Amino acid sequence: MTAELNPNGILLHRHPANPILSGRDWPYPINSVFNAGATLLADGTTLLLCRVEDRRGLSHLTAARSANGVDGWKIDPTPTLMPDAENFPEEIWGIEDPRITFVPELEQYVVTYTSYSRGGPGVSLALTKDFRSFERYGVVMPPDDKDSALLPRKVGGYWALIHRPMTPLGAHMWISYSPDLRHWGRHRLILEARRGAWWDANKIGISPPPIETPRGWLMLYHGVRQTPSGCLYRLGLALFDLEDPEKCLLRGDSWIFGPEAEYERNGDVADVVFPCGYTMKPDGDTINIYYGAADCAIALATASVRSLLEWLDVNGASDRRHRT
Ligand code: BMA
Repeated sequence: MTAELNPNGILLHRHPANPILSGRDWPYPINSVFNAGATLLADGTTLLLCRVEDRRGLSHLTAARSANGVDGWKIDPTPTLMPDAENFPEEIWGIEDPRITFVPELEQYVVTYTSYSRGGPGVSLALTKDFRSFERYGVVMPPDDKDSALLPRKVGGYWALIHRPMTPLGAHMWISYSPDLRHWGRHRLILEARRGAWWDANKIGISPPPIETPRGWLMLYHGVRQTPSGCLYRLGLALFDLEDPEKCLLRGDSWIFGPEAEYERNGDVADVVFPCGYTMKPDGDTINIYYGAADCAIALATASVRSLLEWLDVNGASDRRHRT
């Protein structure tokens, strides 16, 4: 480990203003706000597409914009994207956990989100240019599936979506391909939850969309540990080949970020850190990671992509799927 870059082994640095957004900031009555997708707009504004849970328990998405990504948030006065159960019955129990990918080829943002249907959570997809009007493509992965993010460009001629179907053998990360963002196939398992006592045993899922680096797609993923007092959500790191994102180059054994602060440990769901978005700073290395804290607030941590990769070089090994 490079001591000067990473003296305490801390990779993600909590912002002193945390939590940066909570239900108290909302312009209309809600229960809570958490798990926000994030992107930079063309003028440099940070846009968060926040999961807002209303007082029925159902979620919708509302945009918040800020010039510096930390404060001065301008929150849409009414919900930005409401579930539309009449036309999209899979949204009957709400829409949750958006991930945003700007796709240069389409000159649009692609939002993938969880649609909570009577049959369980599925993955839905919508396109937008401005986060004011959206074109819904409906369900792209049927239940039970969630934790999805699109890669920003085609790989081998196809769009590629990371997602997390539930299978009898566990909740692992998969990739699927599409020629048109509507029809999906060639489903492949890319990263397995470990088993037994591991921090990422049984259930993992992508957190923010993959971060493109010259060395590969850097993926922050969450692992869920079941404990007698509930689930414990933490984050780990893995790196995948740029041209073959099914190939895991490195995976860390240890988690790198977990619930510690009061607002992460206490809330509607205790001990949850759950990022759904990041933005890149002008230096091309520092990222702002926006994460839901205890299903009650949105918090911010910064990290250096270079340090994350260096950590993986020291602490990661090639795919350990078959060794745990
Ligand atoms: C996961 C997701 C997240 C949530 C987390 C903790 O399964 O549904 O939206 O933050 O559980 O409750």
